[in-house]
Amino acid sequence: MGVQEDTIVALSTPWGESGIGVIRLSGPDCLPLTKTIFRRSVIAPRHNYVGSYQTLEGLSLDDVTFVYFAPNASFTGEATLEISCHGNPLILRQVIRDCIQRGCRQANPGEFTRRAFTNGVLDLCQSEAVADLIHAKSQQALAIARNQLLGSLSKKIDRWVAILMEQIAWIEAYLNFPEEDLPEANRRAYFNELYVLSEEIDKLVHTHAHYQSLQNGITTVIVGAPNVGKSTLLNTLLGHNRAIVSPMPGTTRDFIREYVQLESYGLRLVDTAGIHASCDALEHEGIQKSLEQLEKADLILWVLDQSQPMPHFEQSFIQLLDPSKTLALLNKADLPCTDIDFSSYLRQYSYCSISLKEDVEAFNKIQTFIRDFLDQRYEDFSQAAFMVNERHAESLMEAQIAIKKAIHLFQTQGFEDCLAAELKAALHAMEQMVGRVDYEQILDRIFSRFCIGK
Ligand SMILES: Nc1nc2c(ncn2[C@@H]2O[C@H](COP(=O)(O)OP(=O)(O)OP(=O)(O)O)[C@@H](O)[C@H]2O)c(=O)[nH]1
Ligand SMILES: [Mg+2]
Repeated sequence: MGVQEDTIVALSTPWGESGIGVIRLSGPDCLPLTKTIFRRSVIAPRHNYVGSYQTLEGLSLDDVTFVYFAPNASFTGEATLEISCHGNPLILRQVIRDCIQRGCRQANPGEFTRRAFTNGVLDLCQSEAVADLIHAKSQQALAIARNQLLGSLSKKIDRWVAILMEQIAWIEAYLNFPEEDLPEANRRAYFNELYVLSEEIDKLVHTHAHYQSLQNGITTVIVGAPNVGKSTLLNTLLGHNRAIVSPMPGTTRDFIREYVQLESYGLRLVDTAGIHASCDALEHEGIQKSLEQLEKADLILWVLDQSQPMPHFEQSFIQLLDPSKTLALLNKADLPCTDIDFSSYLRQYSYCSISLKEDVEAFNKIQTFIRDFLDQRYEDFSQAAFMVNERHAESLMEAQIAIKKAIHLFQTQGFEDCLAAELKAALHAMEQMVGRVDYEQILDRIFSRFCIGK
């Protein structure tokens, strides 16, 4: 638990004019600095003071409020000072410059949280949750980040670490002390435990894809034949005319990407070129690119023109329209319908009929349609205590490979050295995930639980 030598300073709120701007300092100089800057001989921790910020040159910069946090009772685990100034960048810059003149160092990105980790206040998963909490693009992601900050994911991993340690302890005991009169291992139970663990890891890794879309925004691709109203849909969702809309088929050639917040979901919208059999090389390229986008989509908005006969789509296109992530919009409801029975054609899909051009309620209808669909998809996850990010998923998959090998070894050879080595590899991967690696604990367990070789 390395205590930092230097005191860091940074603006904790965004740059720009605002009601207040909060400057945070962390490190051993916080208490003496608070006393000299605010000319007070005694500072009580966690007390909100009103004071005048005095520069090194004796200039009164701003009337502020400030709170001092004592070591071990702060976010970073070190002495911390939070100064709330008037939110003018000129004032904020001068305060930071003055702190630097007094010996502080400008903090690096994430350094406050890093110190919280170094000082043992947060583990790695919790540290990441701080960033997730700040950047979450949906209510669900926010709830999950909060849970993670409270340590729920870390607790789950800790439980798994404990199971693995226990198992390693048993194996080592059998291998190292065969002459001891150890109770006969319940091999079946042992195997089941590993098996259940492996299944649970799979479930957690599986949350990764959802985590990404909830955290970064749901990649939503608008597709369909030319001229059906795809760009009109993009503009409707955005609330302004971003894409060119025209009665000419083939208007959109390249993608148009935009971000929109739809209630609690962030959507990364992609408008694409109309899909059809084309002879035009440029259009053909556009269509190829549309298909590539479809493969990466979390959500597909498939627009159809109900006033026109059903166009012929290549099977390769239809195959990409996975019903579990596709919503069909039957557009141009204001025009006379063709006699095609779209409902039988779209049997597998969720769909709704709409007029993007004439219906003033179009935006609300689509919003509800999309929200209900996403609510259903993320239902299980909205209550979820945890989801894992890329780094967690990698560690978990590493652990999973080792556990699967261990299961195989156990089935074929029973207790032996290699089995322990695989479980140690799994343990190492999990501990990396929460940022702790400590084999001493395994040894402690062996000797305390089995009282061997005393
Ligand atoms: N009558 C009617 N016309 C519509 C409706 N929605 C869109 N349109 C019109 O259909 C034409 C094509 O609309 P776009 O949004 O450009 O269609 P697109 O699918 O992006 O077309 P491409 O980019 O060429 O593939 C425009 O003239 C729109 O005004 C609708 O609900 N009713
Ligand atoms: Mg278009």
